[in-house]
Amino acid sequence: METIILAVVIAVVVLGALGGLVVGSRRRKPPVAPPPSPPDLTAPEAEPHVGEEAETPRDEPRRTIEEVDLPEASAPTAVEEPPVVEELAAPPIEIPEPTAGRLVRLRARLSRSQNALGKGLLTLLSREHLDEDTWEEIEDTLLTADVGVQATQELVERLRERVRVLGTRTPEELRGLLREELLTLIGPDMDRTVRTEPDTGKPGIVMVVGVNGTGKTTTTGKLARVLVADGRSVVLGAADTFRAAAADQLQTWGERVGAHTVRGPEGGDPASVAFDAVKEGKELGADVVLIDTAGRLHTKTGLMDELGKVKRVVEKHAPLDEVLLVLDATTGQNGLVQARVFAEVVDITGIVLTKLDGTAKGGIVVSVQRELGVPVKLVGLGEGADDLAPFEPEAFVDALIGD
Ligand SMILES: Nc1nc2c(ncn2[C@@H]2O[C@H](COP(=O)(O)OP(=O)(O)OP(=O)(O)O)[C@@H](O)[C@H]2O)c(=O)[nH]1
Ligand SMILES: [Mg+2]
Repeated sequence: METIILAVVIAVVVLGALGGLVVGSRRRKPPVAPPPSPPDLTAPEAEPHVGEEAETPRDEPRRTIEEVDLPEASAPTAVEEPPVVEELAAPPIEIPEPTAGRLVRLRARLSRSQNALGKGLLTLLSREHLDEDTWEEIEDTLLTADVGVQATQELVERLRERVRVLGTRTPEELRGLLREELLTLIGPDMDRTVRTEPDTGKPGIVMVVGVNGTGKTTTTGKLARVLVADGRSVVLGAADTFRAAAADQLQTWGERVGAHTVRGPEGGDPASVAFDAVKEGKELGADVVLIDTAGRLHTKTGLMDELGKVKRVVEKHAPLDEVLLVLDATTGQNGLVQARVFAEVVDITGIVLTKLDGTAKGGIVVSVQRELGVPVKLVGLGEGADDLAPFEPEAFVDALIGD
């Protein structure tokens, strides 16, 4: 009997000591202490403590974890927690800014990078004598800005003729002439609306294509925001199945504005993801389905064939309303070669010129339109969520030469 009592006493002492050790070790090793879910659950209860700790600037993050951990030991009831976790996890839906006048708002960025072209031309034109050398310099300036040989020659010829007819010229007149000629080159009358409303039924189907890293996913995300801002409901199709990260990237864009993302297994068939996205879009009654595709080099025939298949499979639902080719403005003339090949495989209906904020080669607008006979519809002017603007020729030219 005595031994039993002794054993019990020893047990109690040992347990007590162990308990102290456990708490002690928890305190000493905060990274181990918070098991994945409990901290979230107990966080609200611990808020006063966390707040107190937080008042001393964030120099002791470990302590904060410790504080969160302590209540958990005494209150491991997991029942109340799911709603709390959901609340914490639900990202707030953003309201994107309206699209009207975006190019004007982003103009500073455009003119900063394009100055070389517009200002250079104006300086040259305002020379006392417009001799052969000056006209040649004007040509060079246009060529450097990627306007393209043929378009450059046309512009210079017309300008020369008009300057000759004009006789005397003021800087204002010259600016006016240059503005008109640049506008003619860009094509002020092309229809640049992004088609998202099919003639019959819903949803509108838009596919985004291009070589690697041009800004397809970013553009798809930005475009979703534009549409949502205009009151349309959007479903995103993550048909870039090469990397799971690509679908995550798109989904993150979607979550920010409340657009549902359809995705498939990594390495899965992009055509079937695209097909399913449109199917879900139909079922959900969405207004627009935006399909993001994997970047692919135009020289890889296998991948280009795959892109053709994605398009054909989607078309089992309905014709595509828009196939947007995303071109990186900084790649210059190589962009034209890409454009040609993509246009052969999937009928391109519009061009998105990205990264115009980082290059003085805005002349690519002219050459790519000529190359494909397809208008530039959108321009990317930064990495920010709302840095995508409808392409407006007049605002673009004004940004080039100032007004
Ligand atoms: N400065 C600037 N950066 C941009 C613009 N558009 C996209 N980017 C950046 O370009 C990088 C690539 O963008 P993504 O959208 O991932 O390109 P992607 O074409 O989807 O790439 P892949 O799927 O790998 O082919 C990112 O860092 C973007 O933030 C733009 O208009 N201006
Ligand atoms: Mg991408």
